[in-house]
Amino acid sequence: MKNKITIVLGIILTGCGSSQTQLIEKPKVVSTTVTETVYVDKPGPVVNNYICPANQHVEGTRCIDNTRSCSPNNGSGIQIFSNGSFGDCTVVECNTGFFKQGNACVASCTAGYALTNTYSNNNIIQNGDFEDLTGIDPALARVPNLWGVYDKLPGWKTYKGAGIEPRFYGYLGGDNTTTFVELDSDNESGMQQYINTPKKGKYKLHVDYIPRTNGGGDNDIQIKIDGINVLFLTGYIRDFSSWRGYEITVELDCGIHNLQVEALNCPNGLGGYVDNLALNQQVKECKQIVPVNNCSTCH
Ligand SMILES: [Ca+2]
Ligand SMILES: [Ca+2]
Ligand SMILES: [Ca+2]
Repeated sequence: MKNKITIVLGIILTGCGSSQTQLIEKPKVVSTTVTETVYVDKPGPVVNNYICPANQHVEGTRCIDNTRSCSPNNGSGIQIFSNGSFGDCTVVECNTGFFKQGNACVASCTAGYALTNTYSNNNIIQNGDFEDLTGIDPALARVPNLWGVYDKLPGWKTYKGAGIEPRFYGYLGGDNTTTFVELDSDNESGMQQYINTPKKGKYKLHVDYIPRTNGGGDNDIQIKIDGINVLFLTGYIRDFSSWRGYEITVELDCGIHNLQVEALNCPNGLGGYVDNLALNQQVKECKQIVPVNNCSTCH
């Protein structure tokens, strides 16, 4: 085990020279005795040696989502599990012709409120947090220090390289969930998803990113929409305690778009980690008008 860790560090320190052909993750699945340093942050509840992500809770011996959908008037919403039960229905999105105001969908803003630009809470990207591991062997899913490389995950398909590598570690990603992905899996890989934008307009693209190694250029990630580079992520300081979120605004036509995320520049089995990909539409919402001080209360 020590030898393995030594090799890992050797590759990191020598960057992307000739040693890069020594892929250190050749085994798709390794025993739990082969470890890398585990950075435990806030582990979720443990069920039969599985660690539920923090966005799930234990019911019996299963991990159950802490959120579920509900149907407020003229919109859609979610309920969140807390203190043993699901809470009230919170509005996420309003139907066409209605606007969110507080926790309701209204046809027009009431007195004291005005239509204001904001971003919908509805993430157009499916499984952008990689917590849906349907299709992955339960013996591997969310078990720290085990990993596999997959052609597809729910919402995602590989379009170049060996595949998508979900990672767990029992360590929480930027959004306090347990799963994130590496795209320098066994080599530099790319995953893609076709997303459907409901309207032409502005969208906020978000991603959490962390470099895995100390090698310059070793952790690069490129995000593309319809083949156009929209966000490049790079870093070379291995620090699992400092996930960073990145956001850009993109303007998209209504309809189907190809979202691609890929590793590049240094194929050695170690690369940047990504989590929490989200694309949220700019929408109008009824926001409370901040009263202008007319000095009626000035002294
Ligand atoms: Ca996640
Ligand atoms: Ca890898
Ligand atoms: Ca790399």
